[in-house]
Amino acid sequence: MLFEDGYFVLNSYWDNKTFAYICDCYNNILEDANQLADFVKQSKSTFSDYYKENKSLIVVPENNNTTICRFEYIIGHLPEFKKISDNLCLELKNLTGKQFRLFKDKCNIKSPGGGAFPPHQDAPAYINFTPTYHVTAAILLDAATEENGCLEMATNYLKTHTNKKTDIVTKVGTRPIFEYYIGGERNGTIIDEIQNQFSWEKQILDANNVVFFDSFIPHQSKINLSKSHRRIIYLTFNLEDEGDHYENYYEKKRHEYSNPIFHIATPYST
Ligand SMILES: O=C(O)CCC(=O)C(=O)O
Repeated sequence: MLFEDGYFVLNSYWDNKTFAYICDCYNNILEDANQLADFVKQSKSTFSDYYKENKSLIVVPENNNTTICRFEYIIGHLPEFKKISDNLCLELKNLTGKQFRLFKDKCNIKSPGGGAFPPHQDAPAYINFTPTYHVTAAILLDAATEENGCLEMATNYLKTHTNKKTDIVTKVGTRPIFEYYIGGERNGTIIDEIQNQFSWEKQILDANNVVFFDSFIPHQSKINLSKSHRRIIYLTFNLEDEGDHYENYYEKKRHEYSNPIFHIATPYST
């Protein structure tokens, strides 16, 4: 079975030059993201209205404050970043024997005091699109610690026996989707009764580690209690033979930015 434990980690992944290049790309895109956010605020419009009219980056402010906690559509905005994505796609082929292609891409910026992601699976966010199975590569731009809200993976999820799940048939086998809250503040969060049954393994990692995890492993991360940002770029891939959905995904997201399916267990505002 692919990803027996749902995830794996590769240490010191990029050479120094490539890692510096990735950080430069991050800085350039963040500048554009800040400009976009300023423009939306000054025009007294909403992000939701802006995206309906503009095929742009998607910039997500955190809850009701002005801090940006995420930007998306990285390769759409900066096509040269595709070489990074292609490299990870090749790595995934070597690791799994399967050919993948990019489905979506984003960067989460967990600022001091911000950014808890309650326990969730990513699969519910993708079930409205054709591909059945996804793998995400997390590129750590900063070290992840317990203090700054590292990722935590539910490593025993395939052994959790409960009637509060639906088995989904994917291209690579059957996987569970656990019952989760729908709508409201806890949208996408796995119900308490189930999340308490998982063993949560903290991913204490260095900058320049890459973590691959599939769309079914439950994961979470806590608030950032440190004084620095914790930044991770996430590139999500679907199986190549399940089609190319990148532009279609973002077109739908721009037109339905407030739709809860695009905000599974995420701190955000419109
Ligand atoms: O960046 C994190 O800490 C968690 C991110 C996450 O789970 C998500 O974006 O779905």
